[in-house]
Amino acid sequence: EDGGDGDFGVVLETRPKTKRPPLYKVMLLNDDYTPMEFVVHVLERFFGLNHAQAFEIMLTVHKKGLAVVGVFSFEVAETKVAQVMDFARRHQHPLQCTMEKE
Ligand code: NFA
Repeated sequence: EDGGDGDFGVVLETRPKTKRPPLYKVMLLNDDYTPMEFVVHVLERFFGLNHAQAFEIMLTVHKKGLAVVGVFSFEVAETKVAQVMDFARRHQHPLQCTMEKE
């Protein structure tokens, strides 16, 4: 306020801000060399899927070329991608894992 008659006050809030942080899809990509059992193991180990869910998603990646394996905050998604990429590299498999803003 300026103390005069006109209202010069800055509007600090209109409605309550409820903006949620963005979410990121983590995806696995198909390739011709990574063994199916290795992909199933990755899905169980890093994404907490049971064997049936892991097998189903592995088959989707194999048939469609890629699949979303989970949706996470930026930090969690980044960690999952790094863990999968490192695990695949250590086992000398070309499996690729990427993330994309939802
Ligand atoms: N296409 C791979 C194979 O036939 C299996 C695979 C599935 C690889 C999902 C990567 C991701 N051995």
